[in-house]
Amino acid sequence: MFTNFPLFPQQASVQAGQVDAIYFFVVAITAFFSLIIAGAIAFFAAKYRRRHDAEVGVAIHGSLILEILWSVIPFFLTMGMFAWGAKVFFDLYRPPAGAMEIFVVGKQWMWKIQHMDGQREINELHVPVGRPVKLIMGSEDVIHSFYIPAFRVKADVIPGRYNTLWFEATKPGTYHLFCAEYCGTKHSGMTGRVVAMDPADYQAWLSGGSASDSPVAAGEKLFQDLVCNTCHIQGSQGRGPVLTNLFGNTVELQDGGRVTADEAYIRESIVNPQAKIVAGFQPIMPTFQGLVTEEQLLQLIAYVRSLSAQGTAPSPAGTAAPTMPQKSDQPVQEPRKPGR
Ligand code: HEC
Ligand SMILES: [Cu+2]
Repeated sequence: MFTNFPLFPQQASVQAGQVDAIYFFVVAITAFFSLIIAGAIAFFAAKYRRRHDAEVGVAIHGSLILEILWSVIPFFLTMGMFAWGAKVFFDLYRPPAGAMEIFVVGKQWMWKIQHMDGQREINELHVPVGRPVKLIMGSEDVIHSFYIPAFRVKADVIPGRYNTLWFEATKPGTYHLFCAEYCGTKHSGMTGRVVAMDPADYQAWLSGGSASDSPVAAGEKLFQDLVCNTCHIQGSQGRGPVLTNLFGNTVELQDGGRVTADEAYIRESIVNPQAKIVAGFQPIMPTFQGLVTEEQLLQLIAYVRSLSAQGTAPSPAGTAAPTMPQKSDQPVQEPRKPGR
């Protein structure tokens, strides 16, 4: 309809229709009541205007029926908006299980993206249509916000923690990608494009180009380069805890607390090891704050995740065999050591 002057971005994800539906519903209700109220004001002002100086108004005694109606009807309308909005909100913020994962790092002033196969891109994100995609996002410096208008999704990207965003593209095409949080002088230039492709084209794109190490392989290499492996020895208890099957499990802490080993916990264990000490261990792990970039942290996390049965990320669309390095000498399924 408005192809030359689009008032609205096109709908290109499963979320887009849901978000627009509630948006238009709220706009329609608001417009309807605004018109009724404005119209009534004008109509009554004319109808009951004072006609001569001596005119005295007639006392009225209110109407219970009217008052109940104009309280109860708006009550149900607004509660309807609330319930519907909450449903859409939860759907937007809960990625479905089995979504394809992609790492995103925001940095003044660019978006760095790494696929689980190792493909890297800057200010471009290639995704397959018809498959839920979950972005795991961190920031190298300040708060950014990852925004794809055509998908109706937006989420802050915050230094020091991970945030996720998910969508499922429905139409192949190229869409705008914006940073939606003022992040410095070149904020307005922090844009890019999202390319949604048919799964076959996406597979071809993945296998072409210059794939670097997968995040897991890069993380494994870092694990050796940063000599993590001198304390965290594979399969046997060293000076540090065994990291096999850590991800997704509960860790008992020195202070008697418990914590689930998720991305945020592993990140904290690396940049601020003293924050939570694992029960039975000495606080001897040095901090790696400043020694590893946000991207390298994501790679280390990907590696630690790959050591756990629960942590293995699902393979991208169409790939039959997992592309992550599978080590046969690792007791991946072995339960964590008791007494931790
Ligand atoms: C000097 C030995 C040492 C080095 C080097 C070391 N760690 Fe640790 N690490 C420890 C100790 C001891 C603990 C347990 C005490 C604690 O929580 O701080 C630990 C805890 C951890 C934990 C939490 C484990 C759990 O079971 O909850 C993770 C994850 C971790 N280290 C990752 C790393 C990574 C990644 C590196 C390299 C970048 C590294 N460590 C380097 C000694 C070390
Ligand atoms: Cu930004």
